Formats: sequence, structure tokens, C-alpha cells
Amino acid sequence: MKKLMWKNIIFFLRASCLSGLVGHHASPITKLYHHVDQKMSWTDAQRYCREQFHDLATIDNLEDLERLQASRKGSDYDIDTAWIGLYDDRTRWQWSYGNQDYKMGQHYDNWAGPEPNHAYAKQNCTMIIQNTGEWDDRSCSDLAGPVCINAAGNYIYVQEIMTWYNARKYCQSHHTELAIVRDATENGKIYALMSSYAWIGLHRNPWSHWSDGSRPTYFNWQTGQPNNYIGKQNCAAMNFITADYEDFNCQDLNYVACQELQKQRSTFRIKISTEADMTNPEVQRQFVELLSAKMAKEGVTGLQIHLVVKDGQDQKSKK
Ligand SMILES: *[C@@H]1O[C@H](CO)[C@@H](O)[C@H](O)[C@H]1NC(C)=O
Ligand SMILES: [Ca+2]
Ligand SMILES: [Ca+2]
Repeated sequence: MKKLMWKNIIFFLRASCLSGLVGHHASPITKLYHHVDQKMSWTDAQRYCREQFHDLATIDNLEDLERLQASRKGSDYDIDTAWIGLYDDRTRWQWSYGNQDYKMGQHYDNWAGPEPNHAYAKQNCTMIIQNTGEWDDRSCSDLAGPVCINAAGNYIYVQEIMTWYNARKYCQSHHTELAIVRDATENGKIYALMSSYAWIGLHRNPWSHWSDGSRPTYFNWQTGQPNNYIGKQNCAAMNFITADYEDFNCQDLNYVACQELQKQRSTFRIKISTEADMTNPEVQRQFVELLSAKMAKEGVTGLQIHLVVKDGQDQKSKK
């Protein structure tokens, strides 16, 4: 009889997997914010939050913003600015050609001396400088001639000046894409064609990551920020009085806003027909083991499963 029961359960798990769940309720993960009354650099703040809680604070909407602001308790501060998880990774770029990732230091580059400098927090498209063939990050709305690449892999320089966005459109409709430059030889080929400044396809999206890995969808910058003052600001802090953000040098010392994740709790109802005694603790233990293994196979890990067994009569009378 015991054998038959396990056959039933295994069959159920194999055959129906998650579709066998007749009811499911999952509450979303909620963030608990913690204002840390201690000043440190952004990197130290990140380490501190990861050790003590989960990570630096992530703010996804106005409700988060208000809850974070309310998390500060205690006495007043003169300047109450706390690091949040928002940062600008200046090394991550992308080629428009095939949306290929480009990581500074790992791929070929020909940046001019101090470039890319993200001047005034406004430069995230790449131009080749006319007289040197070196690269410079510029505002995407600046004007230059596109260098396109065609299906045969040849470069075409276009003399008409336009914004980076229009340059991209131009290349897409007349050829294939804005140029990708993979080595010095390719850069040399382009340099030989240019008669003025030229757009290539390298660009990036500033402030595109939170420390916890999520993508920002909501910003609350203070007017005039981010400004990348003196070219060295790529970490964000929130002013707890005004609830808006400023970019700072990551080495600056600020208070810290951490987040803790509240555990997610889900309830599943599973219907099983079996003659086994599901109230038997040993049977339950084995069932939980099986279920965990099955869920792990589906990519769901870190589970703590608690079983509540009701017999069929109960279920019916509940309905
Ligand atoms: C340049 O940065 C701005 C934000 O500062 C962003 O909206 C825009 O999409 C970026 N442009 C490109 C081509 O990545
Ligand atoms: Ca620049
Ligand atoms: Ca600033």
C-alpha cells in the first residue's frame, strides 16, 4: 500500500508539476528600510548593508520613497544625506550594432586622454575626433556625421551632420548600423574616411543600475542633479529632508540607507488522491523532500516548506 501511494505522488509531481497546484497565493517581497546613523563611503555603505541586511536601498516608486524617508528616526541632522543603491557604472557601454555589450578595460578602445569624462553628466554617445582618430564621449544631441557599417562589413562616412539618434536611424535605413570598432585596424579604416567629427555606435545609459542588480524605473533627482561635479560623481545619495537625490563622489562620507527583504510567503493548494496517511509525520517528511527536489528542478530553491494536510471531505465542505 505504501508503494502505491508513492507511485501516485511521484506520478502527480511528474505529470502535473505546477499545473497540479489548484490554488496559489504569493505575497510580493516587501522592503524594510533602515537608516544607518554612521557616515562612510558608498562602497563601505554597500558592504555594510549587505552584511547587516540585504543591500543598499532601492527605490522603485513614490511609496518606496516615502517609506524610506519615514525610516529615519531620532534627532535632527544639519545635513542628512544618506547613500542609496543607485550608481553610475561608467565602464559599461554598448554598441548599437547587435546591441553588443562593451566593457571598458576589456575591449579595444581609443579614448583620448581624460575621456570618457561624462562632462556635466550629459555625455553618453561616442564620437571620433577629426584630427586624431581618438574617441570622446559627447552629448547624444551634439552634431556630427555618421560612420555606418554595411552588410559587407565596410564603413561608410556620411558628410551630413546630425544627432547620434538620427545618425543611428540614417545608418539603419541606408546601410546596416552605426559603426562598431573592434580594433586599431578598424579604427584606422574609419579615420581614413573621415573629413570631420564622426559618430560611432558606442553609447551607454547612465544610472542604469541599483546595487541590488535591478534596473531603475523611478528617479527623484534634485533640480540640477546629477551634474557629475568635477567629473567625479557616480554614486547617489538621498537628502532625507527633501527626499530627492544628488550625485556625489563615491569616496564622500554620507549616512546610509539599507534595505532588508521581508521573506516571501506563498500558499499552494495541491490536490492528491492517495490511500496513504498524509497525517503521518514520516510520510509528510518524505513528501516535502520530494516536493523540494521537484521545485529545485524547476529552478525554485531556498524553500522552506510547511505542509498543512486536509482530507477530501474537508475540502469539499469548505467550498
Ligand atoms: C543618454 O543618457 C540619457 C540619460 O542621461 C538617456 O535618456 C539616453 O537614452 C542615453 N542615450 C543613449 C544613446 O544611450
Ligand atoms: Ca567627453
Ligand atoms: Ca552632484
